[in-house]
Amino acid sequence: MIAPSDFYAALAEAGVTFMTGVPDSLLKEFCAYVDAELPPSQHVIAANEGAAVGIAAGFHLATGNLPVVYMQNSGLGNAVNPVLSLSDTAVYAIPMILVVGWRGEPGVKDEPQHVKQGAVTPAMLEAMGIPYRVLSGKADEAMDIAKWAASEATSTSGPVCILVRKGAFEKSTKKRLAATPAANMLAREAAIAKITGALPSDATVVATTGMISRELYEQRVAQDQDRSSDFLTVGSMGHASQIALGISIGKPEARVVCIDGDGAALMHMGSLAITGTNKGANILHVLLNNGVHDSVGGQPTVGFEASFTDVARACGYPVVEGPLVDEAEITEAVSRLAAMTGPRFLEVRVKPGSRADLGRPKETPAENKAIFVERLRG
Ligand SMILES: Cc1ncc(C[n+]2csc(CCOP(=O)(O)OP(=O)(O)O)c2C)c(N)n1
Repeated sequence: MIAPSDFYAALAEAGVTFMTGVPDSLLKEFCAYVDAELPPSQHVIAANEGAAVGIAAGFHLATGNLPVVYMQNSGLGNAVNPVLSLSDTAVYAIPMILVVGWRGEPGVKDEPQHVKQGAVTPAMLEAMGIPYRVLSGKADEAMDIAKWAASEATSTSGPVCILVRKGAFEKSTKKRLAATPAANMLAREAAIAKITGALPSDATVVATTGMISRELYEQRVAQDQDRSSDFLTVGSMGHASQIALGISIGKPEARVVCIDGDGAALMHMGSLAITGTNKGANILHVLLNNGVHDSVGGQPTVGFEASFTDVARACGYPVVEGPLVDEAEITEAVSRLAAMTGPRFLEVRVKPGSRADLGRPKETPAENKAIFVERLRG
């Protein structure tokens, strides 16, 4: 395995002076190191992977230096437009190294949402004309691959990619200490239990990517509740609220609830304005804000620095409440807001972290979809 510090040192020696990206579970040790070691002038955690390509491009325009953009391969889709229409050699020819976590690599067991993306990742890179090498975790290859990537990006003046296999990195020796959560904050799973306990049984719930969906599933099992009301957005991070909006448009009488995360809401924040101004949308949008990308290693978001409630108000939600932390207030607000109509927004602040033994849904996405649509379409 490669020490994150060695890989960073190899990239720095090859000429990289700036990093930006969206965290990934396979890259979490590398992300932890970069986040702990680099000052804000050299590292920005971006809202989404396309935005990271934009930041990297701007940094290169300003300095002439070589940036790194890190991401999970799920984020390649977000990055395709700016990679092809901004940094490509046929447009502004901006050199950058994409460090991409290879979830769903063929032959490596992974969750259903990663299988197709993992299988097509090399072909996507080839179709985009992005040269790539695979970092498998042999300690001596970090330096060679970093050197190759830097010289290839510089000589072609375009993007190149280092595709990182599962298990390539060992534990980071450095990790930024997370801010101490307020003592009265609930764990996210406890907040989800309060929410499901307060929702009417006819509510339809769309949960965001990562542990929120997993904890919702586990809470339904623990409370012996019907799971056919829940759509688990296992992939397509940042789109849960728009799935909820589409459901609400297609089924106006449904009581739709979206349980979102701060990282996911930030990823496609423009969607808040589309939901908030849609007068016919019958959606309670609950944001569980823990200030981090908890599901992939706890790297910080700007969730506690920017105000989601101010954004939601400005985006037209007629009803906006929170941030709440108190469990009785959460229960009261959810049951009251669930009974209303129109777009409603509730921010709940929760502690980072999850149970070590948190499980995953036993059903496949296809099975989840089948029971969900049967109930929803009635
Ligand atoms: C497009 C895309 N980029 C990155 C990821 C990896 N990823 C999965 S969950 C997650 C973090 C979600 O953070 P947040 O919404 O704040 O929820 P939390 O995990 O903190 O509960 C990330 C970055 C992904 N699935 N898709």
